[in-house]
Amino acid sequence: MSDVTIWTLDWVPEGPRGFVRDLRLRWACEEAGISYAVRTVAFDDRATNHLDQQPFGQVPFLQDGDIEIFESGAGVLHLAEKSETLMPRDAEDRANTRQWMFAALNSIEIVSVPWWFLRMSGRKDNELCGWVDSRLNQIEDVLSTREWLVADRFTAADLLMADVLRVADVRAHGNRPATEAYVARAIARPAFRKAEADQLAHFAAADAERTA
Ligand SMILES: N[C@@H](CCC(=O)N[C@@H](CS)C(=O)NCC(=O)O)C(=O)O
Repeated sequence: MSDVTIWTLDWVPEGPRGFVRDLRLRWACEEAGISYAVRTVAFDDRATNHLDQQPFGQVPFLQDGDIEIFESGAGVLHLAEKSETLMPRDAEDRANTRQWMFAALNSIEIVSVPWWFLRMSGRKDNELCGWVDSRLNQIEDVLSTREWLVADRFTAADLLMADVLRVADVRAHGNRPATEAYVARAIARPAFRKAEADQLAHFAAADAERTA
């Protein structure tokens, strides 16, 4: 019996299924062999119903015994530190793993998400195109030189980077073969497949309850 609980929403519309960020925590647990429970807060009152756990009214958040953590990146880091599978033991590799985890969130996702929101709201050629192009080209250059970001093997850095890059519109934006191959390698991993299938099943089951 594990003390780890991943909190997510009880239901979401079709669009975000497979991309709700509890998947990052599920994926980390699956890679690391950490057993976990999944619990939910209500989608309908999400802006206010769990502000004590997540001050922005978002998910996911993680409980591990007495420790409570919000921000998916912080949750993945917490889980990674329990497992050499996700966080190498070597000091330099550890530093590089953390560095690329932050880079995924703070150099790529920082622009890919707002770019995607503008695009979704009908502004296909928006003012963030230049910035997102430049970041995606830069990470393409890096991924052209290596299979995984750190230590010649999959780590928590790849978990976050691949999760940021696997968004369909990001993958379709330009021709970046090294990035495409990297994402394909990451999401072919059994741990990702299981995490994704479980999230999709969770929301599918919620449909039945919502319409009952
Ligand atoms: N930086 C946060 C972002 C969390 C986030 O965007 N969560 C989305 C689901 S993936 C959410 O809760 N959306 C509901 C809302 O904002 O109302 C993290 O990585 O945990």
